[in-house]
Amino acid sequence: MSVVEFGGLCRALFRNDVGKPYHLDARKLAEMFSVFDKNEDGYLDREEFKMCWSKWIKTIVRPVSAFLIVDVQNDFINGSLAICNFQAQQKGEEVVPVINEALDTIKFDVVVYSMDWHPNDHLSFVTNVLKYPLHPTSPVKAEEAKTCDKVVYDGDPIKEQILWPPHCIQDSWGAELHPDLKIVDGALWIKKGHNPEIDSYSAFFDNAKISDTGLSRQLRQRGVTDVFVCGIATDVCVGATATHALDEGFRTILVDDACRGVCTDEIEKLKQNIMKANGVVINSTEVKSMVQGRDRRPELGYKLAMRLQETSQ
Ligand code: VGL
Ligand code: ZN
Repeated sequence: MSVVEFGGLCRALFRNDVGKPYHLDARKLAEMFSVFDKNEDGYLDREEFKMCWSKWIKTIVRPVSAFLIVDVQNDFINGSLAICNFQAQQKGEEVVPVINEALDTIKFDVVVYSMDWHPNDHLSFVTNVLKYPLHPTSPVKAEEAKTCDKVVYDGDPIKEQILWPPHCIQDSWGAELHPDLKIVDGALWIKKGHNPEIDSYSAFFDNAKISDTGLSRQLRQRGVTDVFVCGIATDVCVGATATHALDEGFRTILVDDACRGVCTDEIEKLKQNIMKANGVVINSTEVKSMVQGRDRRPELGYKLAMRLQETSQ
């Protein structure tokens, strides 16, 4: 198969649910071709095409999907860290019907619920700032620190930390999932933020990327290729989870209308960063056809090709 034929294949592959081809960037096409053209002879021979088929085309047409529902917990909706009281003034409860509708109508291969799950003495709580030593570079001193301030805790490594009201305390009402959120059988559950001395926004790793929740391994064991992320808060835990999903090599999709966040500018930055890393930001109405492999995005094809490049070296 020549570069030109590969281009034709990509035009057939990357189409939306009504068969309309997506625009393909010529430079990215050439880059993807070179991932499969191992011997660089400008042609995909039998072996090279076999690998292109099994590692790339198959995933594009038959993705294995996980739906990650991040921290849809009472405290973030109408409890101590209710996001409606923060700058963006978004209503956390609005994610619930959108997520429930997706769970009711779309057959995800894997569903994951994550929960923020803190001990009483967690260092992210503004009430605990005097309990842990700050590093001299901390922009705010312990005595004057208030909610939403950023401090730097001492330690190895030193840790930047935004201070929050106490929230999602283990086994409290605030840590429970919203009572109307649909719970499906066979889901995976990730609790994070147990360690009092480090925060864990992401469902994959803590904020210093030292401890691993095992989510990546569990998704890989199930053959997951595509991760759809939603929940609360867009610019905090949802964003950190989506960012780590991309780092881990998953094709990553943010379901925008199934997320609510804290700060308008940060929400916008997060979406830009996801797109820069070859993730996509979509609406919940677009999820089903992507899960079914009828809407096939070039960004995700490119992301997978780049991942194959990294892992084959
Ligand atoms: C979160 C602030 C503090 C979140 C967790 O789930 O987005 N935000 N802890
Ligand atoms: Zn937290």
